[in-house]
Amino acid sequence: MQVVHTDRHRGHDPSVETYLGVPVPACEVPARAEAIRDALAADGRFEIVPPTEHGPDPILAVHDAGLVRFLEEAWPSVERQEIERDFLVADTYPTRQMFSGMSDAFVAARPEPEAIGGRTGWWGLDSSNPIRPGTYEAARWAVDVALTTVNLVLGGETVAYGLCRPPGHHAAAAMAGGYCFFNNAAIAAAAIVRATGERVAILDVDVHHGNGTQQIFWRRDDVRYASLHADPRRLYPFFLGHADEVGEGPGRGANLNLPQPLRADDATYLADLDRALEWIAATPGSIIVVSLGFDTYEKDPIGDLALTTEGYAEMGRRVAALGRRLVILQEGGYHLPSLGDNARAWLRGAGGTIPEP
Ligand code: Q9C
Ligand code: ZN
Repeated sequence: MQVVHTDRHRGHDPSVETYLGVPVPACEVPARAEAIRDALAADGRFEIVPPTEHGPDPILAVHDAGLVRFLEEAWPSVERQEIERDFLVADTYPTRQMFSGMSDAFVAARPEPEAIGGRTGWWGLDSSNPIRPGTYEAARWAVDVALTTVNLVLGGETVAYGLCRPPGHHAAAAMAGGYCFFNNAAIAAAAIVRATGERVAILDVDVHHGNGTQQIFWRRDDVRYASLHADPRRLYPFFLGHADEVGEGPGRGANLNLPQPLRADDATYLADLDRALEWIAATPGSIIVVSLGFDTYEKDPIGDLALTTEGYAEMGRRVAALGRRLVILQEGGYHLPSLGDNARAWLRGAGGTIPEP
């Protein structure tokens, strides 16, 4: 199986994030991607290939141009400030009650702030998204990793894996958040629709609901979104991910959320995975984009499910057994000592026919 990877993610290297305001060590760090790459490189069944550049157009097909501009300008504008800082995080957000009673048209006409503090909140969901000097470049390369993985599958591979970092599924059309800047999986799915004219399904197995992916395709029926995740009543992103969110307009029925109970084990989770796979199989299309997270792992520091390495192998097998081609893209997963084993288990499960080298 080909693995698309580049070390250009390393410039996004946060050291701290906050947990309810308390500084804690950052979870989404360069060592994550390096652990997965090292484990796959050592395995012998995987071939690591570099991404090719795809330019901004596929990003602009999904994201607001203002978000792209903000992320490009954020660090340079920090450098023009008086204050010395290691990273940029917002502390003021335009939360919905600020606009209570005001018309949609009036709210939509509010101008983007000019101050960097206002801009960072304007384009952001939460404070766990530190922007570093190399963040924009890293986020652009993560998109190129995803699009190169798409190219491999469009070029005839049945399955390919993109080791995206930073991850993407919390990023909405006009919003970064949850360690995500550009929505790699959404950009990939939209590119597949454009290239093939077929419908595409996104299967999201990160422990967090992919609020960004859901938002981007909420009113579209050409990209279906199915997500298994910790119930948002307990876990980030809190405000979306409930079972009654099914899409609207042409997208009604094209969104499936399967919230999981606390400490859900392999058996509980795999039963709902089968439901998601049946739902995907009911619609035409030959390619699935997988948003793959290992923060469902029993020892993950920020997840609250209890999957095992053997569960990941079975998950990979069941997803591949659907018989569709797979564009597998990395999202979260923060237990560094197990990331390599878990990625290898999932991908070997999915690539079951890959012979030993
Ligand atoms: N310090 C992904 O897994 N909140 N994102 C964490 C703990 C944000 C997770 C707070 C979690 C985002 C891609
Ligand atoms: Zn996650």
